[in-house]
Amino acid sequence: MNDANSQYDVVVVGLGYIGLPTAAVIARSGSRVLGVDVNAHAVETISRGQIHIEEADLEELVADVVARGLLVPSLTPAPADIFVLAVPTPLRDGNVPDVSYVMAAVRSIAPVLKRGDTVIIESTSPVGTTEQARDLLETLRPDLSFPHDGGEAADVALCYCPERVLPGRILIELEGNDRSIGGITPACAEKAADFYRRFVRGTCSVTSARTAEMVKLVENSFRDVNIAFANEISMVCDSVGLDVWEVIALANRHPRVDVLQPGPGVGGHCIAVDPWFIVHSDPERTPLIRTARTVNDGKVDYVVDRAARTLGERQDIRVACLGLAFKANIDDLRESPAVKVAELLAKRFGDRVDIVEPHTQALPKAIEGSGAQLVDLDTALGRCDLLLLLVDHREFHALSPARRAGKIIQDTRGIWRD
Ligand code: SAJ
Repeated sequence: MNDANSQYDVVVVGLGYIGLPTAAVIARSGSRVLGVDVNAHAVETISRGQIHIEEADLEELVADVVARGLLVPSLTPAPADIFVLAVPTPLRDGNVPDVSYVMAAVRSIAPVLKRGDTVIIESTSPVGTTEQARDLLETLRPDLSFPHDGGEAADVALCYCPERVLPGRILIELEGNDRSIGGITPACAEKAADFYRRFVRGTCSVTSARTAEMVKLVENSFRDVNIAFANEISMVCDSVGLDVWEVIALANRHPRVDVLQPGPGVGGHCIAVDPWFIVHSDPERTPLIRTARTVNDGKVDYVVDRAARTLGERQDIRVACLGLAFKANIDDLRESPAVKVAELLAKRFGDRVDIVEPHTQALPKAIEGSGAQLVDLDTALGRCDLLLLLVDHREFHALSPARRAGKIIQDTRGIWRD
């Protein structure tokens, strides 16, 4: 630590799905952490030792580090040695990456920065964002020096270190996964690596900030392209009357084949979004990544069309949309294909649509007022003939063949193959 007067060792800006677990894990490693968020509800909830999101084992950890005074939530930053920025980078209309939250976070910490500090961006960002943050800091703090590729030693180190944790396993993966640690200069990267090695057991590889920015985008685009392949195959298998799950399971017996699983589309705030960051940076040379996005988004319409055909042919029946989350056993509805399917069906079929989502108390705004109802599983089973399985939550896995007997099944996740 380079400033004995700082009350905190680390400031984490953004207490969402990544920032809050990150702040809590850093605090558990013994650092004094100030967690900053503009959301007063989040700050207030965390200050009571509770959490505003759902993630395995997180509530206990947050309660513990808050009670021990190691994690303090706040609406505003304070001086520290390390600043970790974990705010969203959404897409604007036209699939254009929006780094305004990152730049707002940079602005918010600028007044408290001092010589010897390290600023680390974790938010998924287009290549060049860390340098953009550096340029902004140079205008805001002309009294401090900031790093340039091949330049002199700087007062403040600037780095890009993406997270790669899987929702549902965040606490395990935050410590266990390898990290790519990109610095604007090698000295910056080494400083950040020393910090991460305090709580990461995985390998911390150092590189340039631009490389680390690209690595993150490549990881999620790789997955999107591979899921698109599975989704495309699933539609072909439907049209030729084959069981795609059996086809993939058998293909995966090949020692060098590993096809992913089809579903109702791809959701979440990462895989459905990040590929556009690469496309945006070079639209001419990214037909494959763009097409994969189109295939995965198109799978939603395919699932809707199939259910709508059944509901059109059988005017007397109702549909139960099972699940809204973007994947199994989480409460996160962001970019969820299941929400899109339910919304499109609700718009067309209104009160013939029941929705079951054990992880939410209220329907998303887009579905409210359509006539569709959020009900429990028993109610839906009692009155729906079409079961449209959208999310492989454990509650739906547990539904016995006897309880599904006599229903029309449209299982987009392949969990009921008995
Ligand atoms: N999905 C499929 N078929 C599959 C795998 C996933 O349809 O075989 C769907 C899921 O149902 C979901 C979506 O893809 O709708 C994304 O789920 P996911 O489990 O693949 O990934 P995320 O979004 O939960 O987390 C990803 C991870 N990235 C990679 O696996 C490359 C995670 O490691 C990242 O940290 C995270 O994005 C992120 O924050 O960027």
